[in-house]
Amino acid sequence: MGRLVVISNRVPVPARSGDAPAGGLAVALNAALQERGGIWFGWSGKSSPGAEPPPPRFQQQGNISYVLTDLTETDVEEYYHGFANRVLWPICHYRLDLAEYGRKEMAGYFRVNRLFAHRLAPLIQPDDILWVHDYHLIPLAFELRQMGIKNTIGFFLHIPWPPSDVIAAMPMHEEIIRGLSHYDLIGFQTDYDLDNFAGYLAREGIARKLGAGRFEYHGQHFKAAVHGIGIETKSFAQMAQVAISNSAVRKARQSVESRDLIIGVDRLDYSKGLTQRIDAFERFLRAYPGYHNKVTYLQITPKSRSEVPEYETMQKMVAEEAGRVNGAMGTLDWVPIRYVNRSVGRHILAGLYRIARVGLVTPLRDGMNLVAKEFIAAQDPDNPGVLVLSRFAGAARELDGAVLVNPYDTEGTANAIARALSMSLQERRERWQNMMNFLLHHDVSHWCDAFLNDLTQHKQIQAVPI
Ligand code: ADQ
Repeated sequence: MGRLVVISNRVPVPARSGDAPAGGLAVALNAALQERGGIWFGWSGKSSPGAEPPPPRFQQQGNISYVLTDLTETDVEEYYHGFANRVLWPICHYRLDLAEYGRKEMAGYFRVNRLFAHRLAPLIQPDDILWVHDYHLIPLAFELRQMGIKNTIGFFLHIPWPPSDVIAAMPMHEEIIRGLSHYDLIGFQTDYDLDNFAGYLAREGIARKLGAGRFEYHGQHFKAAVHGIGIETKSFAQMAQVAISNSAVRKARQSVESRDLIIGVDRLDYSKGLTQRIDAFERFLRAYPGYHNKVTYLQITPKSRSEVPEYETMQKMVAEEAGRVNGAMGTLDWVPIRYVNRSVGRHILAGLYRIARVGLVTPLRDGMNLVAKEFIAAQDPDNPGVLVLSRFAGAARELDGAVLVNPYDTEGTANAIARALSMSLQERRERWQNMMNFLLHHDVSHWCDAFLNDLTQHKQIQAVPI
């Protein structure tokens, strides 16, 4: 078995050897890397003023070599804030209206991918397996192939893939898709994303379908498949059970008194549907006055990508909306919405999910949404809460025990909140058990193993002449 080489925009280096990394994805990939030995390569998060960034830094921890490369300020501006977050992110989240195309940014995107390839190629051994993550790095395989790298390379897209008309609105979309054809396996979160991708290839008439998810495009053979990401279900559930005795969680519980807690946890991002969610909550309060002073909605939302103007605008809008609803609906002894702009520790988050009666996860579009899965994993099996989930989150394709909503329909979402709060214990248990069984079987290690097996098997099949 060859080493594993993981490449992602940012690298979650554990602070000290032996420390558990933050999220489920980092846990699973670090475990796979420790087992096989390998490299995790990516941007350090730092930028330098010159024309050429300094050579990468190496940090060895056990079997893993973390390789961090700085970028120049121009690189960060064009590749990261520019093309990745102002073109690919909005386009993949169906927001044509927010995409800001610029040739300079696109050139920067390709330039940084070439730089990554140049810095990575000398570190690669012949039987290494490469696994590239997410939309920042689509052209990386092409750049590596140009340098003579023949290794097996897989790609996983964490965000949605939209229908072909949306993709086709992006200038130079052909070049982006052509970049993808140099991977051996392209993994998507859901069957919708895969169908959209296959639809694009068929519509543009640029690829030949070979069956079993395989395609041929300009002489390249590749496979596209669904591999929905999971979380570290078992350990997250254990963490939640322990966390209810944590003092921060207990204080939070005491401060809402006997009210039912409704929780939302999202990065501040326009894809997460935050203003629509607050509107739906207001509508719920207006339509069901019996719940006044009986519920508290806690929304925990760390700021993200504040350098991108759309995110700054969002920040203002969400804060104003929460303030407006509190002003209109609150009383002397009741603040309906608690809006917190900060990141909280993972164990505290687990405890807060557990004491919540309802999890509100209503993105307008989301690749998967791990919060939905974490909320389910954290519940008390004897008295589980209810997940209200957007049908436009990838997780809705898997979690059929959730109360599904259309987040654009604020009245429907308001009714779903009321339904979740009044659901019988038996129904809550049945719904929760179905979802929990699914999450235990499809956890993040399963995702990691399944993707890597699919990748190596596909490569073996390809090696056999037809
Ligand atoms: P994100 O858009 O970041 O991920 P999500 O899947 O919900 O969205 O993951 C967010 C993670 O950050 C969760 O693990 C959550 O617990 C954590 N988090 C959020 N707010 C937090 C807070 N205030 N404090 C601490 N932790 C917080 C992208 C895609 C998703 C896809 C994932 C993984 O956009 O669709 O599910 O990658 O593939």
